[in-house]
Amino acid sequence: MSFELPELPYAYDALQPYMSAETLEFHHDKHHNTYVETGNKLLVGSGLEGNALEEVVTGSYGKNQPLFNNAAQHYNHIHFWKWMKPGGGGTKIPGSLQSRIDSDLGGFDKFRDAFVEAGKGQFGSGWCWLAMKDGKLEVMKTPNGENPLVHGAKPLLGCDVWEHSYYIDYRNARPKYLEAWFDNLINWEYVEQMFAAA
Ligand code: MN3
Repeated sequence: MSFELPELPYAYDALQPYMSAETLEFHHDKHHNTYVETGNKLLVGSGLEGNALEEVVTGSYGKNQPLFNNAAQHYNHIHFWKWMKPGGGGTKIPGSLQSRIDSDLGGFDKFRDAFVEAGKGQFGSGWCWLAMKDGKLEVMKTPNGENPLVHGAKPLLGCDVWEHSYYIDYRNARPKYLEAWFDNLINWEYVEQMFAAA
């Protein structure tokens, strides 16, 4: 199985003004596409061809760093596009996820603060996450392409804090990007789907 670049699930300008068409054109068509093309070259002869993407991610971690970087970023971005939608965000979380956020993370406001702080506190490129680990919700941050899969957890929501995700729209203001992203772009229905499957 080779990696394939998925279509964006909305128009390039659908997330404006919080994320511009220009950002999505570069981020999806250039950055994500490069992970796909480089990943496909590195997959050849790796011993991991024919595996599901998640298995390529966990199987290459700590063993084949170049393949891991590209496979993990491919996995992260497939979900990142779906973790956003036009008219997203808000404080209403569907289904049973809300009550788990209340019991595991102390409620919506505390969770939002922890998630934004994780994104702010990730030094350099990386991601911040809501993940399920050992049956409990957890907020995490990871460097570069790393994700919760390689830490024994299932990602439910992730925000890309590489500069390529926000520099066109927010310049160096990562906190502003994180807050705008959380409050206006999150596709909670997709988060709930991943929660139900975790
Ligand atoms: Mn990215």
